[in-house]
Amino acid sequence: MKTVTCTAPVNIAVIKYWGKRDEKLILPLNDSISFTLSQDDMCAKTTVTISPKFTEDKFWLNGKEESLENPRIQNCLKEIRRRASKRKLEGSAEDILNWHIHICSANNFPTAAGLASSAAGYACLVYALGQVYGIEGDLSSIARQGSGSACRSIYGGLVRWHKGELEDGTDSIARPIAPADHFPNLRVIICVANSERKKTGSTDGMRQTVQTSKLMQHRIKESVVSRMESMIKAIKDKNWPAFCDLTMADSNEMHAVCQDTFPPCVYMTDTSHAVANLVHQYNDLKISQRDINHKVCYTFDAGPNACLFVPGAVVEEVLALLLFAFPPSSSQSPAEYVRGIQAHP
Ligand code: 2P0
Repeated sequence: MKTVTCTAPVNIAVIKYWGKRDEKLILPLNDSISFTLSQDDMCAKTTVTISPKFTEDKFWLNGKEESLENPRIQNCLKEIRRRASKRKLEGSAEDILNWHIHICSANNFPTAAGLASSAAGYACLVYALGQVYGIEGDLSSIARQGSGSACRSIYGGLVRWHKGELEDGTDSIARPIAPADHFPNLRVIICVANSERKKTGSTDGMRQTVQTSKLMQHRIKESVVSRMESMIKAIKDKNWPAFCDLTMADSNEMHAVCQDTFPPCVYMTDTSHAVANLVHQYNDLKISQRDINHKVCYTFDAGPNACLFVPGAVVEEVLALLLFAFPPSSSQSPAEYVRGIQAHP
């Protein structure tokens, strides 16, 4: 018997992945960049066990047994086994490829509420499988076949997913571009506006955008290409105010193409927009105080929840402001309402 348990954190994109050029291989239309959060906070935990005694494959997600017939899990398993069988030919002894597998996975945060649960889940699954079968080399291209954004959670810190050019997707991989403490003492606040399952999942939403949005053509051909270059420069120069502006601009553009989708994909709510407005007001104050290095930025994924990147020096001020502007209801504790999360391990 062999068993491995791993954890993998969620990642938050600052240049968003939205739209595929190949749905089966999960190949994106543009490069993206994300920040992988700390292992201690929002993460998936997966145990993979293989044994000659198991009589069938089994899978549990958040305590409930689920079918392993999911084509994305099957694609990951197939690719892992293909790589493992190559190693076997190179001389590995045991015939573990014929053993059945048990997979047990759980998230410590809401699943499918626009909080990147599939990214952490597939990164964790593929990493654990890689350990069990002794796979070496890049795992991001396998995690990508589970869920596009999962390829970025294979690495810590700031990570770039290269869209790649090849039809077979072998060059569509993630690479770390800066360590977790690149912007020192950075904190991440996740404001959970709604933790329910979203109405239009990312996969369907992005397909509809690619099929119907003209604005998407502008994003893919022009704006996201130049924004990516500016973001790489901002990261290289440790230019925090530029990083903030580019992050907010890209989130806004992603939600604009969602709105331009027909019928529209609307993920942000009035509360989301109110959080964004608050951040802009706060930043105006910082600009007037000539304190632009303490700017804050927001980004929204395919859901209403705001993710704020906040310099550590002002995190208490920002949390106080959030609690003032959005007081918790009497049934909620502040801890349930706003979670302050350290972005570096
Ligand atoms: C991102 N999102 O870059 C963007 C921003 C959501 C908004 O990656 O179809 O769950 O499994 O590849 O990875 C969510 O998309 O979609 C996502 P699939 P995935 O983080």
